[in-house]
Amino acid sequence: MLRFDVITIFPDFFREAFDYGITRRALAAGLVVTKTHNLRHWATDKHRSIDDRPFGGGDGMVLKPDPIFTAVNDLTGFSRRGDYPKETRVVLLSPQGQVFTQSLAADMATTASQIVLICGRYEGVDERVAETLATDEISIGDYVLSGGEPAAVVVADAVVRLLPGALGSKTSAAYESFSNGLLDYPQYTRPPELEGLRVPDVLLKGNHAEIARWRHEEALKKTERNRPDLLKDSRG
Ligand code: 9WO
Repeated sequence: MLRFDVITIFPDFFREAFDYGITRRALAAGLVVTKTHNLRHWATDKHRSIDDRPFGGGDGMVLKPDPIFTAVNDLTGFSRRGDYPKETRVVLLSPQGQVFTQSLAADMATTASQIVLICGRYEGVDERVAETLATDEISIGDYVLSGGEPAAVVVADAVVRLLPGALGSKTSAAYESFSNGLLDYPQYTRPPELEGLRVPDVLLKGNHAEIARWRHEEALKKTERNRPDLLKDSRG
């Protein structure tokens, strides 16, 4: 059983996201539980503030570290990255993180029993969270969002579908994008002709060896066109 604890100032953002699709089925199957927590619950001053002005000056506000440290301590029992049991991950979602990959998702799905997802907001998060509290600082890609929440949904979805017993885990390893270093081959279904657009003949003929060769070639072409970086990576 994997437990996700999400720390956010917008808990409502997650209600529907976790109530659909794979996370709903995994919840029903008892593979996962997701709990969202309002960061403001751990604010201590009389205004329940969770942000403050940056030391050194600059525009905007920064999320204060103390409510986040207290939240993680309440949820895990610890507040130093060296102290958690190895099955606990504390993840800060931020544009400054390591890029999230399928292999990181697979590592989390096979080793974690608790994943705390910390969603930043405003112009940043006090660096002591990334430095000392979090086990991982993760970016889902090279773009800036208005907060970590959409990225937390992405990470949870990618991990949950790999849990043994979740739909998706059966078809995973050998067949999907990225596990062989290539994008998926093109797929077609009926009708065989649509407004003059025909399904490739090789797929209609049913020669399985030819189909396998065609799919591999098409996967290579598509990867060359859309993601040449993946081919460079696999050549080292
Ligand atoms: C906003 C901003 C505005 C003016 C000047 C500097 C600024 N920096 C930021 C900023 O980085 N805000 C972040 C918003 C603070 C941390 C949470 N936020 C966030 C997470 N945006 N994008 C992500 C994210 C997370 C994971 N993967 C990709 C993006």
